Amino acid sequence: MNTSPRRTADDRYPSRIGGSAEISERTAPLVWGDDGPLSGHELRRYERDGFLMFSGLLPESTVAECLEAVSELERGAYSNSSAEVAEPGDDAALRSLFQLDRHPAFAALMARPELADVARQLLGSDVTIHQSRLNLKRAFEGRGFPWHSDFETWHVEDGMPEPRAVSCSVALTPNHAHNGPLHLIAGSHRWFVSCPGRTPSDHHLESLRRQEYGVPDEKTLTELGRRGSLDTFTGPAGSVVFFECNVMHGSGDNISPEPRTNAFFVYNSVENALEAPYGAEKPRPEHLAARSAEPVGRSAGSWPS
Ligand code: 6CS
Ligand code: FE
Repeated sequence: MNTSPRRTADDRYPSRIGGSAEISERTAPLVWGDDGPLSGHELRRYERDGFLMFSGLLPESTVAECLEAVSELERGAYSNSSAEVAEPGDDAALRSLFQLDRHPAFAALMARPELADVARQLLGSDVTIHQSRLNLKRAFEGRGFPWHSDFETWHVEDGMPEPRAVSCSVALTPNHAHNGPLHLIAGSHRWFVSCPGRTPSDHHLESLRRQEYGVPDEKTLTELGRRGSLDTFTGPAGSVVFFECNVMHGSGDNISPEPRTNAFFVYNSVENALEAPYGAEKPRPEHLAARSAEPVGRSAGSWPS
């Protein structure tokens, strides 16, 4: 059964309302705060491109602890089977695993100043974790993600009112050109793309394996590519990309013999609390869209110089 949007008239980001794809100019700020570890130059780059990449930002010891945590989670420690998603067409291959704060190593990682202070600066407020996940992209069998804006899904399905969130992908293995790295369209965060179709019931059961709704058509993507430019996140383990929640991004399959294991955290402003979904009949579960998250604590550490 398809659902109708809750209220199109006062929705600033209508999408999946049964029309065709449409590009509209963003009016919301791109950077919401000023004080923090990022320099003025970095803030201007984030405003221009919608993302910032840092090669080898996190220490090797942190990466090692997190990889150990990945093995523990894969072995079923801290198990939460409803927060695990298999690859399309292969129920036995783990694609994603959500709610990483169930493991202490990841709970500590999300609160590290190298990540959380940047999020607080970009969003101009305290932050909560909207969603956290591992994307495993195993050697040979890891499948890609089609082009999409995360904010489009979080607005339509989770009731996120404004694009005032930042995603952070942490490379736990090297991310190379050949193991299914993240591609981003620089500048695409300046446009909101309204997507065709309507959200089916319980869309997340399908979309996390293979997303079909909330995916722009090729004509729209071609236009965004013309207005901006394509870039790819690569770097050694410990590298980090921060990307604005409305950046158009996607990735290809990993057909290489090397895994691409990334942890992914979404920081949302405490001033952007989730409402009822704008285009789905009921909210998604807590492990996909945290409604009861506490603000991320401030730790004593500092941004590495
Ligand atoms: O559903 C989510 O929250 C995220 N996952 C997918 C596959 N698409 C939208 C968003 O990035
Ligand atoms: Fe995404």
